[in-house]
This record gives sequence, C-alpha cells and structure tokens, in this order.
Amino acid sequence: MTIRIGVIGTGAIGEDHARRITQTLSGGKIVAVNDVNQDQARAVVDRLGLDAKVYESGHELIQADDVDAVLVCSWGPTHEEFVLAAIEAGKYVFCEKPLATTAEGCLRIVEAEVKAGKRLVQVGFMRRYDKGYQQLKQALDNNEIGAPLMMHCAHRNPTVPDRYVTEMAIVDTAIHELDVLRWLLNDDYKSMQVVYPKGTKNRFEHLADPQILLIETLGGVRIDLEIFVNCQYGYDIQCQVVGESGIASLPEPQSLLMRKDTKLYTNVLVDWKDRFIESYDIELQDFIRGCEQDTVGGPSAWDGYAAAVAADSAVKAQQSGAIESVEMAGRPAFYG
Ligand code: NAD
Ligand code: NAI
Ligand code: ISE
Repeated sequence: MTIRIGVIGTGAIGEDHARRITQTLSGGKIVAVNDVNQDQARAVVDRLGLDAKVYESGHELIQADDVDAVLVCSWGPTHEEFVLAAIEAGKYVFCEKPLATTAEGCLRIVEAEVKAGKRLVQVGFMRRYDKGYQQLKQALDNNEIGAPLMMHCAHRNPTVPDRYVTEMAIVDTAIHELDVLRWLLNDDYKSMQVVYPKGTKNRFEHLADPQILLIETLGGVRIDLEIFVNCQYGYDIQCQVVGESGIASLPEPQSLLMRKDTKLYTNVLVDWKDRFIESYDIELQDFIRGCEQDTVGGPSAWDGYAAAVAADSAVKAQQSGAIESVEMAGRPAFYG
C-alpha cells in the first residue's frame, strides 16, 4: 500500500521532507505540491524529479481525491487553516512546528480532532525521535540519576535572517525545547521568565540575542535555556539534567575525532537539516506507518497545544520582564 502525499509549502523543510519521502523512506509517494510561490513548487518538482501535480492552492490540494495525507510545511501563520481543512476532509496531516501560532488556534485543532473521533494529526517535534534524547529519557525513566532537579539547556543557531524577530526566539526556536522538555520530564510548566544578557554585535538591531528563558515546572524542576541564534560557530543543541544522584547530558552528534596540524578536534554541525537528519527520517516514516495502519501517533495536537501555551506565556514574559504563569485547559480523555 502506498500513501499518496501532498506537500503544502515547498521551502527549506518542505523540499527536504519531499526528498526523504522520495529517496530514503518507504511506503509514501509525493503526488501533489503547492506553494504560494508556484515557481518554487515547480522547481522542487523538477529538482527531485517528482511525478506530482502542482496545485494553485493548499485547499485544492487537500480536497484532491488522490491525496491520502498532507504535509504542512508552509510558514507558521498558515498552519492552522490547513490542518483544520485536512481534519475536515478526514485526511491524515503531518504539521511542521508550530501547530498554530497561538494556543487558541491549537485548541481549535484539538477540538476538531476530538470531534473527528480519531488521531489524524502528527506535529513535527522531531527531537522526540532523536536517539540522544531517547537515551536521556530512558535514563530519567529508569531513575538512573534520581529525581531531576535542574536542567541547563542551550539552543544555538549560527545566524538568522533579518526577518527573524525577538518573538521568534520563542515561537520558532525555543518551541522545540518547550515540547521536548515536558516529554523528557513527564511534567508540565508552571511559569516562564525571560532575561536578556548583553546583546551580541552580530545581530540585526531589531533582535534581542541572546536570551535566557527561565522555566519552572509543576513538579518544581528549574530550567535555564539559552537561546542564541547568531552564535556564529555552528548549530549546537545542549541539554543537561542534574538529578539527585548524578548528571545526564544529551550526547554530541557522532563525528570524527581529528589529530591534525598540532590540533585535536571534531567538527561542529552548522545546519539543523544535518543535526536532526535521522530524527526527521524516523518521524516521517512513523507518520507513513500511522497512515497505513490508521493509527497515527507521535507528538499529538495536544502536545502542539501544550507547547503553544508555554510559548504564549514566554512571549508575554519577554515583553513584561515578569514571571508569567502557564495556564493550560483540561486535557481531553481522547489524548490519554
Ligand atoms: P521556508 O520559508 O523555506 O519554506 C516555507 C514555504 O512555504 C515557502 O516556500 C513559502 O512560499 C511557502 N508558503 C508560505 N505560505 C504558504 C501557503 N499559504 N501555502 C503554500 N505555501 C506557502 O520555511 P522552512 O524553513 O521550510 O519552514 C517551514 C516550516 O517548517 C515552519 O513552520 C518551520 O517552523 C518548520 N521548520 C521546522 C524545522 C524542524 O526542525 N522541525 C526546521 C525548519 C523549519
Ligand atoms: P521556508 O520559508 O523555507 O518555507 C516556507 C514555504 O512556505 C515558502 O516556500 C513559502 O512560500 C511557503 N508558504 C508560505 N505560505 C504559504 C501558503 N499559504 N501556502 C503555501 N505555501 C506557503 O521555511 P522553512 O524553514 O521551510 O519552515 C517552514 C516550516 O517548517 C515552519 O513552520 C518552520 O517552523 C518549520 N521548520 C521546522 C524545522 C524543524 O526542525 N522541525 C526546521 C525548520 C523549519
Ligand atoms: C527553525 O525553524 C527550526 O525549527 C530549527 O530547528 C531551529 O533551530 C531554528 O531556530 C528555527 O528557525
């Protein structure tokens, strides 16, 4: 059985996902693409040699009879309308983060999915599929370092374009931690605070960079998360858990250890596409399997909502300078 897939948004990640489904994974075929920039969609069809129709709108693509499942890879503000339309059409939908740009938008998706009566939505929080994060979770679940007390995390990008604004440090970048940390700890958030260190000279004037997000969980764990998106030297993700009887850290990506020119070194990756390449492969293979077996799993619309509530509160904290509480709606039984 081949799952016929339509991709909305053929930019950086839309093209990369279309490539992996076509060249690396099994069980899926890209039969439809759409992008507001139609030349971009056509260029991706040509570059990847796809046998796929280019649609004029994402909504037409969703309605197409030969599309079984939809990948939403367009800009964040467009996600909600496409995910709601896919649920309405009874189609499986994989949505890149964020699920929607507001918590209310995510809740509308949660309500629509509950009404549909079965899981149709998987959110692109790929870190849950990363081997390193899975090892960390296993160590915590097995109580190997006792109860977690504190976490020290960093999310660093080499550079960002000038369209990247201060709020995006939370809604576009830290959103990955806001998902993966609650999953690691089996916990939810109590409060968010943002403090601003001295700004780097390597930033556009309108952007506060770096930032430190200080998080408290309902269980009392304290987390500091450095978000530094013009760090220059590479794409670097750090996560250290301090427990009652030990410390567990996210492993570094595998890399050659070089002895050369009087130096001992390893390279640091620079692109998110490479840092999490295996996780993207595994998450999408899991989505295709979920479509085949009618049991879509992985990060749910509820997880998308939980991350968005935390992000809303962190954005409020960016602006107020105060400690802002995180208030979530009750979890529907549907999500276990
Ligand atoms: P991008 O700008 O390269 O690509 C987005 C594409 O969407 C563009 O080609 C744009 O023309 C198209 N688009 C915008 N509005 C559209 C619409 N209404 N209908 C159809 N197409 C539309 O962006 P990107 O880097 O590929 O990011 C896309 C999404 O993927 C974002 O939500 C981003 O947060 C997410 N993303 C996730 C990760 C990850 O690590 N999981 C990494 C990168 C991007
Ligand atoms: P991008 O800017 O490269 O691509 C976005 C594409 O969406 C563009 O081609 C744009 O023309 C298209 N688009 C915008 N509005 C559209 C619409 N209404 N209909 C159809 N197409 C539309 O952006 P990128 O980096 O690919 O990010 C896309 C999404 O993927 C974002 O939500 C981003 O957060 C997410 N993302 C996730 C990553 C991850 O690690 N999971 C990494 C990078 C991005
Ligand atoms: C991008 O959209 C991603 O999702 C990357 O994983 C993240 O590191 C980057 O900051 C975002 O812009």
